[in-house]
Amino acid sequence: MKRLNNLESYWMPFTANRDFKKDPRMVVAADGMYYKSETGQDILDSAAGLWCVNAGHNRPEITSAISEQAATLDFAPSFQYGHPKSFELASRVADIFPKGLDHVFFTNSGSEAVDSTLKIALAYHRARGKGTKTRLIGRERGYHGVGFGGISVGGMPRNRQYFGSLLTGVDHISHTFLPEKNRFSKGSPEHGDYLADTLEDIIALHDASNIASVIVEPVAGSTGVLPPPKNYLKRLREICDKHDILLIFDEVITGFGRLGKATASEYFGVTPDIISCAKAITNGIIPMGAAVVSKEIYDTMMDEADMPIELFHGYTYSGHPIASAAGLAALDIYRDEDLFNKAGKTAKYLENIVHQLKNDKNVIDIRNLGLVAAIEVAPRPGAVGARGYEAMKKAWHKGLMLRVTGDTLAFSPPLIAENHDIDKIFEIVQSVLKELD
Ligand code: PXG
Repeated sequence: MKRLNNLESYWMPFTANRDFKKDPRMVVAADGMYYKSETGQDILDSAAGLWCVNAGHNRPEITSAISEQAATLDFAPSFQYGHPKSFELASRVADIFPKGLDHVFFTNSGSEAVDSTLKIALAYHRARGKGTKTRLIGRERGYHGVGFGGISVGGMPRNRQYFGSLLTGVDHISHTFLPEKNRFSKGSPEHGDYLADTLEDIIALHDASNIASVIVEPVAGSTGVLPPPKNYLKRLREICDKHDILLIFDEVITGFGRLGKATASEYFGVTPDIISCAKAITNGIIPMGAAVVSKEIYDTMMDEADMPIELFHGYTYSGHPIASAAGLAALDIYRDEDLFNKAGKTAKYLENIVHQLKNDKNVIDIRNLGLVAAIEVAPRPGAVGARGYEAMKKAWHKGLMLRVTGDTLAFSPPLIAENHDIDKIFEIVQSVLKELD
């Protein structure tokens, strides 16, 4: 007979399975800023889980909302039936999202939210009689989840190279990573707004009459934390307006306070036509995502659709009652504790502390914006990513949960982080850097 729980059966996502199973990093509990490991060690969470636990772990307001909801209405069919909490959550999200983005389509993840935005963009143009507008544009180094839509518009080579021909009719504008010019920038870098014009090149090639939408992360996260160059997003918005192309911001990591505002759109003063979000919408406690669309898109779909069901798209668990209850409780906490503003203040402290590591061993760049920061270490010759991976493992043994992408160490602590938590994160990081050869 097989041993139960021999770690073999579970195929872990985006994980070096064989290496993990030799020396597992297993967490068994969490509270506030900390996880507890299987061996009883406190592990400081510098990543809000995976960029989602913005109000910190184990919030009783959310756990009790979930258990009450589960005991009252466990599930409601999402097609052709409704329950009040998903409507209430949609209104609450619309209320804090930018003016004009006021209709919410629920999904269960960021990947589904992204794919929903792309499908809505296509359906919208078709509904308004512009059915030739079908090409989808993403950006190099973009991450938009792992659905076929998301990896097609995404620009991370490894997420694409194993998976066939992907969607057709997709192009990519240039990424905005200019290390030679922008190294050690604080906040948005000075150089690179002109890279928005690479969109004009694609439009010249295909003609705007064939292009549906452009999707970008306002701050690229998974690709190593790339804040947008100053004025870049405004330029993208202007080009999209000029050519009747929808602009989609993927705010799966920036939504719900990460930059000190409810959305990155608000932070940058640039309003897209659609926002995808997920993660912190429920504080990460239950999977949920959303595509939040403009009134113009929603009204067009309602007015022009020639079918009773205006959009043939949806998920069994769209607006799940328990996720909706968790979302409402999470939004209450964000509001009552003024967490977005708190994050904005802590962001300044974080900026100051993280840039103090500038001269540490192997550090070749530091970037930050809002409550997000990254330290890039030089790749070891012939072994790109090895130093980053080792940093993650060493940090764990020193009591720190650290996210790495390649050789970039990324920081996105819960918004409840106090200055002393930030100090502790970077004390540990500094000691890890010292040990990295
Ligand atoms: N869009 C963006 C911008 C994301 O960052 C997704 C979509 C996909 O969301 P789901 O819920 O389907 O995973 C993401 C996810 C990291 C990291 O550390 C980032 C994500 C996921 C896991 C790790 O960079 N982002």
